Amino acid sequence: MDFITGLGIADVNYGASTGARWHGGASGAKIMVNSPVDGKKIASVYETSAEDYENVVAEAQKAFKEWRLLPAPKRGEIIRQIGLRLREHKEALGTLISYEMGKPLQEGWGEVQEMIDICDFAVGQSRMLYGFTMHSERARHRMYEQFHPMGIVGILTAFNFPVAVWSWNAMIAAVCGDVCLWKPSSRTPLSAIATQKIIARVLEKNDLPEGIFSLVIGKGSTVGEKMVTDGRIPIISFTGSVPVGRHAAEMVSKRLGKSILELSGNNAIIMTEHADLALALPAVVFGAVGTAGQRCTTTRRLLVHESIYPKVREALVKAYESLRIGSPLDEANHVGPLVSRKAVKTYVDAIREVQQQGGAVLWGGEVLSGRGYESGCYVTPAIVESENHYPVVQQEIFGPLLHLIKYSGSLSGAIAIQNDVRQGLSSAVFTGDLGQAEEFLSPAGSDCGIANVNIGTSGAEIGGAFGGEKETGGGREAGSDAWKAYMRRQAVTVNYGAELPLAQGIRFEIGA
Ligand code: UN1
Repeated sequence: MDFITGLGIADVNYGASTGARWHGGASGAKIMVNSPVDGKKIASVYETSAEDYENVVAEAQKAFKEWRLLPAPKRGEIIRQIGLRLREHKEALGTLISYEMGKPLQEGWGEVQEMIDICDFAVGQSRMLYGFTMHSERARHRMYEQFHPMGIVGILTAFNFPVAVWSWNAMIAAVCGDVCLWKPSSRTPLSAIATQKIIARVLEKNDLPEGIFSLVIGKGSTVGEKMVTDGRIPIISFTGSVPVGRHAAEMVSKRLGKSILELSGNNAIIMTEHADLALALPAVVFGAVGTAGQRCTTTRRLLVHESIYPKVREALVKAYESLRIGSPLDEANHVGPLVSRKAVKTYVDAIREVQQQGGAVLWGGEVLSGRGYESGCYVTPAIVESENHYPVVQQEIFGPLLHLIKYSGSLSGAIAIQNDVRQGLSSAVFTGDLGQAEEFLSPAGSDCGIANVNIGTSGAEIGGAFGGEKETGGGREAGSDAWKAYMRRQAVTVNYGAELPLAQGIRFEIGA
């Protein structure tokens, strides 16, 4: 396939890189990458060995000494060039993402666009690493704060966004003057290798040292564990499940490092009695079945007011009946495969469990077989009439399982149901009533990091700070002032007078 070789992916690939240089192969251990689209083997990758890891980290430490002294707008210029190269490779890289991970082509290309967008954002940010100035209480003193880079940022990403989430972290961290060490999901290492090759050319062309953007492909239990326990990595950004994220955070905080966590979501859309159905329906369906329900922003619960419930239920089932499920490389299809057979098993188990807990399957929940579905990763998305307290509803099931939940009474009751889960990433309300919209956004409203009115829970733009509360982990990435997490803040006081007054008026005199 042209898009694979065109991106520099070979049959067997090295898994550790500091830029243009690739390491490894000595240990011999390899990760096989099979496509969930057709079940075929795409390529294999050597796992990063302990020795490779040491070499890469040493190189990154060296690079940091240089990179941190390059003026921030000059660092921004490198990111600008990376954005340009990503534009050139958008089609091929988006296709590889789609083939390796299984998301529809439109979404694969969208993911690369998300990287391009964060590059543009980071270029601007490189001239806006602002700190406040303060008026000192002491005469002839000046106070301000400045931000400095911290060192190596370790970025551990998940399979569902094989490259975009890395770029939210890496492009911002890079303009901040940090160097980045990336461990992608071992299910999607090829998209990461392709990306590393695209950016390496930019670094080479600009005569920059190796080690500014590094890659270490390997298992979470080996390479991931090394990173979270490594005192040379002051910041760890982790995207993934709550249990693994909790472990990562514990390891990082044990050594008093900083962590940026983007963990599970259990996102709801509330449709009030004032919802515009024509607006809400496509948002719900895209939110629930987009990326086959494998986004952390996926719509997992739909809370519908009883007055419109029968109508919504009927319209939803009709919409699901029209979904085309099949190869994500065929643009006519809406839903591609789940990432692996293991994911299919989790999905099927969840459907069985929700039925045992009292849920009624309205549509879907089957594993597809036959022509085009040979990989065993294709399922029909499910709509289940559920109640919020069911144990399965309280969990993030990474698949297209939508719980339909009826509520009665006022919006505040629906908000209470929405907030009654341990996760707090994304949320949305559909209403034409201004009072209801504002109530949803008020301090007594949604408790999530993302709160939308008349749009769905997924598909956030990079300009906002992305992340969520409660078990979602509290981290923020991408836009707004998320850059501050990648820098250390320094409060500076300069005395330009001839006296040494003390703050708080304290007198301290020593005999001359
Ligand atoms: C994720 O699933 O980890 O808001 C990220 C969205 C995308 C990013 C999702 N922009 O759905």
